[in-house]
Amino acid sequence: MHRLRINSCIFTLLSLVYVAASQLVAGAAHANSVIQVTDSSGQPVQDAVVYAELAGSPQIAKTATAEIQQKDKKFMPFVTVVQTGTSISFPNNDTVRHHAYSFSPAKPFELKLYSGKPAAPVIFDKSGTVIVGCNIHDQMVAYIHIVDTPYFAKTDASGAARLPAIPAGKYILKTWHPKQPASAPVQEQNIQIDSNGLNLTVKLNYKAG
Ligand SMILES: [Cu+2]
Repeated sequence: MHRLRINSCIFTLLSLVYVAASQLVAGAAHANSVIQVTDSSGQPVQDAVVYAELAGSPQIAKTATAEIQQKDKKFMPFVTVVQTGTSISFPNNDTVRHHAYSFSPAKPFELKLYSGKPAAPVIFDKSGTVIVGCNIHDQMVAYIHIVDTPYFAKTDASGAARLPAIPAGKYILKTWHPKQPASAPVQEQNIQIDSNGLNLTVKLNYKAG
């Protein structure tokens, strides 16, 4: 009776070790993907948003949070990419008051004149692009691109976007930039992710510099 219990204990332990080890191996097998973005003239593009969507199955975040601060009469960062469902807070770190708002259909909102931290963050529950302005300072602008996938990144100064490890499969790779003409659709292409990740260059069909 006693020995049986010990044996089953050891068995449970061994299977736990096995599961942990196989997860480690599976994790290691997926490499990150690096997408290089250039504009139509071949120049590397900063602040482009790159994301891989699973066709036909939007993935929504339930607890993700992000922050866009106001500092030196600027929204920072200038471009933010979040997964649909993310709550964004807009702390004002200036001594002057700001009045952040958007008329964008994906999320019209208004945070009336405030300093410090506004009471509640704004939940971005629909994919699309939201342009944020300040009612007091016309030059203040920020872009939020909301995507139905957890696999997204923003390009750095060298035009490189480093996507997190993506499970193998077929995806639609989309690339968006604030300079994209509003009437133009987001550029997209079909991709296949395998265990080596993906290294790819995307050329935008407009000038972004
Ligand atoms: Cu302002």
